[in-house]
Amino acid sequence: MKCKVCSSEISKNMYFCPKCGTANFDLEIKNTELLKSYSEKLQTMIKNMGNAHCTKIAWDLTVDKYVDKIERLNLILSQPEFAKKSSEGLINRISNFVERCKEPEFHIAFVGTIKAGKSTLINALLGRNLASTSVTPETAVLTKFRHSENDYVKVVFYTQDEWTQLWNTISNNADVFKKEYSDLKGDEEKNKWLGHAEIKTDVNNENIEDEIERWTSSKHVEHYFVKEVEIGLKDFKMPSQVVFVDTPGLDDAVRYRSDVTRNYIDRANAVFACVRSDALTGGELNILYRVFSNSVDNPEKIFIIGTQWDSLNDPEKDWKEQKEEWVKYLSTESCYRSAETARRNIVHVAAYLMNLCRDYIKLDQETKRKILMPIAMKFDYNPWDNNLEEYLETLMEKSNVDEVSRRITHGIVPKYKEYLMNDITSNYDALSKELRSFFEENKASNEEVLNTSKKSADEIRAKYEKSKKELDEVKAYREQLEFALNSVKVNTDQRVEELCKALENMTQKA
Ligand SMILES: Nc1nc2c(ncn2[C@@H]2O[C@H](COP(=O)(O)OP(=O)(O)OP(=O)(O)O)[C@@H](O)[C@H]2O)c(=O)[nH]1
Ligand SMILES: [Mg+2]
Repeated sequence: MKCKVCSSEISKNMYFCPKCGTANFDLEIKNTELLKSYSEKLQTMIKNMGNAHCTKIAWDLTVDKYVDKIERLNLILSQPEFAKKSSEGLINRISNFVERCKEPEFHIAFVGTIKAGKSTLINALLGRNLASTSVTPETAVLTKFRHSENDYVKVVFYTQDEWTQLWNTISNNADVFKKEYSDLKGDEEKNKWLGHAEIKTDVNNENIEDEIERWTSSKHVEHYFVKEVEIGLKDFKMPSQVVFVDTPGLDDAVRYRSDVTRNYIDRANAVFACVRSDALTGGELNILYRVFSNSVDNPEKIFIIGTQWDSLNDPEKDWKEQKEEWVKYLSTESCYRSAETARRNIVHVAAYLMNLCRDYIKLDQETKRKILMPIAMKFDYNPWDNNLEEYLETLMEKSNVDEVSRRITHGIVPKYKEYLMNDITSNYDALSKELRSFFEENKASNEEVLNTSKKSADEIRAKYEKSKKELDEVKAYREQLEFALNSVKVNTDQRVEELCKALENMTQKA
């Protein structure tokens, strides 16, 4: 049959025309008022949806369609009927999805436990020490590196609300955190930075390191209040959409900060999971399993980096054994699915060694002698036969940083657009599924209301009278039962009294 207003094809048992929202009065619905009011709401909603401003995605037509659909559904979700029932999580996921589609960035995340060597590896890949590193917990915020025409540092601060949440998740044994916070007089600076507008500073080669350190290093009080830092670099030799992200350790003393990383893993498009090459602990395995569970479609985008390779006693020999052990755990169906892929994607690295060699001219004699030389000797350097300076090239090669870099430039970058598209599609599918089941649930409860209104007022009244009669009958039956029970009780009490008296008489006679 056809809708009487817009002539669209509708099926006989539809309450409303899905195109224009007109009510189908041919249905046996007696409560026409209810049907009318639903129809009016639907018509306004359809009109609003038609006029709604939708985000235009210029870079891809398919993604544009995805966003258009999701934004329209979001509009329905914001109607008073649904707003109360829809969860905050779903609304957040929708807005995150739209944001991701607007600015299609491919994020390569460096994650792992604290002090795994994430920042040191990023510095080796960047070719200069920009990410702050330290022997104590250092990276406290997501730090993004990306290509830009001019060098800049952009800082985003926590809101008061976020700070309260963060403060409440400081673990009981975070003594170092608390002491440093109080030594740096955090409380005195707090109000200056919380809720502060984003700061973007243009930098040059001379001041870039200081500017980054000011906002990210644990030596500076400001870093406590920073939520995110983005660093734009002329020299970052990656396509403009590819972003490297340094993250706080997954076992940070402030749970809020490690949660940022944990949630961030779900957003990352490729992950470099850093694990010290001498140890793969249960905790680290759990982290890795989580990383894999978010990339079920394509474990090829996950690399396990055995960091601080030079710390092993005999790096070449010990790593062979370690790696085979890791392959055993990581070739399962839920991870790499084959020993071959696991072997290919587990890569060792000695990033600190690379950075020392790169900055050799700037090193003092003590660092050269006490730090660099002992490491070099693990890699066949003989101080009596070779000159350390001449051996630097060999050491840099052995550090394996070039291999990690090659995995990015040859393994990921050529396919990043395809990967990005796949990620957006699977995100869209998951979101659509969630929205569909949300609306199905709502449809069921609304249908119940409409089904009731199919019956005439007389029918409903008759049903009510019948139920009332039944209830009265039950009440009367209950009264009868109570009366019977009471008389049984009175009779029994009387009988017991008589028996007691008889017994008393008998004992007196005896
Ligand atoms: N010998 C050696 N030391 C390393 C290597 N990589 C990192 N380190 C040292 O390990 C410590 C921690 O390194 P970071 O790069 O700060 O580690 P991180 O994972 O970024 O640490 P957080 O940001 O605090 O989670 C520093 O003292 C580094 O010098 C390496 O390849 N070899
Ligand atoms: Mg770090």
